[in-house]
Amino acid sequence: VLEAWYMDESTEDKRLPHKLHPNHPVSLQELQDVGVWYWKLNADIYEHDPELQKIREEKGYSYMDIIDVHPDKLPDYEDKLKTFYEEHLHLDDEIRYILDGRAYFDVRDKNDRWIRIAMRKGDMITLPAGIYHRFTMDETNYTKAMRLFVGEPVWKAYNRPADHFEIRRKYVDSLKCS
Ligand code: KMT
Ligand code: NI
Repeated sequence: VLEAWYMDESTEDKRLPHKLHPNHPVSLQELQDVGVWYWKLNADIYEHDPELQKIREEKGYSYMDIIDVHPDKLPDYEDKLKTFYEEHLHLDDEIRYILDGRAYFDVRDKNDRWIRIAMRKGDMITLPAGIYHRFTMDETNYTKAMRLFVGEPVWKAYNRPADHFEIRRKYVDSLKCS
């Protein structure tokens, strides 16, 4: 299954795991508590995967594209990676399915601590609208990801602080009842 953990405070290379010593793992349940959902799929058959189709239909993920995060394949690679690692939120859910390689998604927990989610081939997650998060490559420096979206995609990111948005308030409220 998916591996996730609380991060240390070190400002060293963001591509390193940044685990605490001893490690403080984060369970799928704890991820669900902050609104993060996870599926494990067979990425070898993503082009004709009935399981993926089912999720897309049920969730209304009508849009999809594939992004190759690699210096030779992604225009403005360095700039993009810098923006991805700025703490931000979106007004819509961020849905990512790792088709190859690896990457880290970091999300804030209820107490504003960073949780690092190690994504590998076959891992699919949704980050809820309004959650503060960021993205980085790991030491392997390669990932290929499917981006899904409900309707016409809006990739606009709002860097923290972005607490005035209605969706942010709704998200923060949703944490109180769980
Ligand atoms: C985001 O908004 O954080 C991203 O799109 C991350 C990169 S997706 C491979
Ligand atoms: Ni994002």
